[in-house]
Amino acid sequence: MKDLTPKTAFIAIIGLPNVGKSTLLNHLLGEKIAAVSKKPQTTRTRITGVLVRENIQYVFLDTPGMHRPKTKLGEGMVRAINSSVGDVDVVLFVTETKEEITKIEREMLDKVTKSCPVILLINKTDVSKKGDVLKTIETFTRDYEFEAVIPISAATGDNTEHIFSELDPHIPEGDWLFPSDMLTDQPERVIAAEIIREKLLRLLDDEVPHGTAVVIEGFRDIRGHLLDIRAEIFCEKAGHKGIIIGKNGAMLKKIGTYAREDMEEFFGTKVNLNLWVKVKENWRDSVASITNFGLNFDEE
Ligand SMILES: Nc1nc2c(ncn2[C@@H]2O[C@H](COP(=O)(O)OP(=O)(O)OP(=O)(O)O)[C@@H](O)[C@H]2O)c(=O)[nH]1
Ligand SMILES: [Mg+2]
Repeated sequence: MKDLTPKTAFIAIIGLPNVGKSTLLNHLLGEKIAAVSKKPQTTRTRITGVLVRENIQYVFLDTPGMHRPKTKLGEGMVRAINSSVGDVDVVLFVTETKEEITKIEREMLDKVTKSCPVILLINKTDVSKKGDVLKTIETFTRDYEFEAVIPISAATGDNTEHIFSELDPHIPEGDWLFPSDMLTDQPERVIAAEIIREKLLRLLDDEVPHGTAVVIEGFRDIRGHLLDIRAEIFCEKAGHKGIIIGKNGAMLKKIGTYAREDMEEFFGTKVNLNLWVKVKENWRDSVASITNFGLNFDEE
């Protein structure tokens, strides 16, 4: 007989930058809510993704990649990771094939393996050798105990169904905390801003997009037929502004077109997108700017 008792759990997805945490979240939800790029530190805040399967409501927390912070923004990102793992039922620890566990991974594993069940996910198996995956499993399980170790590909979805069979025994009974059709607690404006930031990360060279923040200044729903969105892209240097705008505005146009396409798909309506570029020097080290940009995750 089917189990009808409502169950729910908070599940943190943690790991080094770029290992595929957000790709995994999007894949598990079947919807793209988190920005993904090949540059590390794409995710800046905790992103909640809610999924219902039969009697279980899974609340996944995607987190920024673990790193040693160099700016106030980085410090906030690390706090967002720590506050996410503080009170969850299960941790999904994501890594890639590798020969050694890094120091930062060890620090996190020392902590989380003591506080809750941890499932190790070895991601990107579509591009790694089987022997290397096995060696990675050996390396991790030599020093730590996991509830399960699952090699997966978040990109192709290979073996990801297995995550649920390992998760489910750890999900406690409890009333669902969110409406059954809720996908995320991210407001629409935040999703719109993240879509734009993802395009900046994908289209521009390293130094420029890491110093950008996107603020949605206007978000108007016109009779359910059109979303009129006005966004400001802040960058750290006048030179960066030029790069973002590009020759004759070509780069900004490209960013706008790609972002609009994604927004139309996500919101299911036509979108009119206006982008403006502004300079705000060293904002990543200014608490006031970080707060203004909606990146204030200070939970202490
Ligand atoms: N080949 C392959 N690439 C993957 C897989 N999962 C993620 N990627 C790629 O890895 C890069 C990083 O993915 P993200 O999901 O942004 O990684 P993340 O861990 O969220 O990164 P941060 O937010 O920076 O911590 C992107 O280019 C993804 O397309 C996978 O299973 N296979
Ligand atoms: Mg991410």
